[in-house]
Amino acid sequence: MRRLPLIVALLGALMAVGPAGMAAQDATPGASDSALAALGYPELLIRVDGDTFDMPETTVAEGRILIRLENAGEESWHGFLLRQPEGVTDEQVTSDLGPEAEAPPAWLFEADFPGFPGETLPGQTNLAVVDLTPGRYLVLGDSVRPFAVAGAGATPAPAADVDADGTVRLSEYAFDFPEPAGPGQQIWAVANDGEEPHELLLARSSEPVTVDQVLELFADEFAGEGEAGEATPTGDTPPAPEIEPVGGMGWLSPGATAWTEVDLRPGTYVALCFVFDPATGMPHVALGMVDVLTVGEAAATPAA
Ligand SMILES: [Cu+2]
Repeated sequence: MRRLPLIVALLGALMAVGPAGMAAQDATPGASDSALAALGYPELLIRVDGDTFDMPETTVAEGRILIRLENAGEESWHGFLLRQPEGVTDEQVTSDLGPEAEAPPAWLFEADFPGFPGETLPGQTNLAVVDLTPGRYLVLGDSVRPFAVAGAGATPAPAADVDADGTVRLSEYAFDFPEPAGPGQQIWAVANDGEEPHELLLARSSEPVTVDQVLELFADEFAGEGEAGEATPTGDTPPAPEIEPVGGMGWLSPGATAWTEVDLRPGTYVALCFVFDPATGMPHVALGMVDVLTVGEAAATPAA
């Protein structure tokens, strides 16, 4: 299978922050008690293991679906979903996203991004409810996997809004979280109010951090952009907080809304966006798209 070096490099940046002790979360939102799964949307199961996909369905009907991402591999998995733009051939996809590609192709940013389960640790499951229109879609991770969305033959009735516990708003280059953020399993709507695609990579921090501290963690990585795989932790700084991905929402088009389920414990969470800027190839996190969310015992105020 083809690999996506750029995306792998970005994931490498994250793993450099929290490489050790990928302890499992208390619960997996994909479990049978999921309120999001209980809404009963048709389900698309995607089981990933490194660069291998196991996807029983190759065609789904248009409309609102639940994507269930199971990570059966041994490394954290970070991918996204896009609708292949008209006029872009499979050959282009292969060459533009393959191992020889040095920069993301321009057409990538013209695609529709309906949302996708956020970064998923080994053994974990994450969910996203997204709206799909007919066409050919590509799941992008360490490799590319296409599937088709078939028209229903008649215009489907608009789906009723999912009853979310809170809404996260994405823009250039910021996150706006539900306030106050409380603990527990909850459905979040994620809405892109911006003019570029964005994502929500949510991670739990082992200790309280500030936005500046998070940016500092990534500074070396961005300084060495282009040779990200060679970055090494600096030796003379205090140990970095461990940051453990807990899901979120993959790339989401401007104006789009999708839903995910998160299971939060009291403590500090970090939000990051790794969508890259087409002009520079730099991920939005390097442009300051980082935020810190404090989850209280019952209800809390996000950190300034
Ligand atoms: Cu962004």
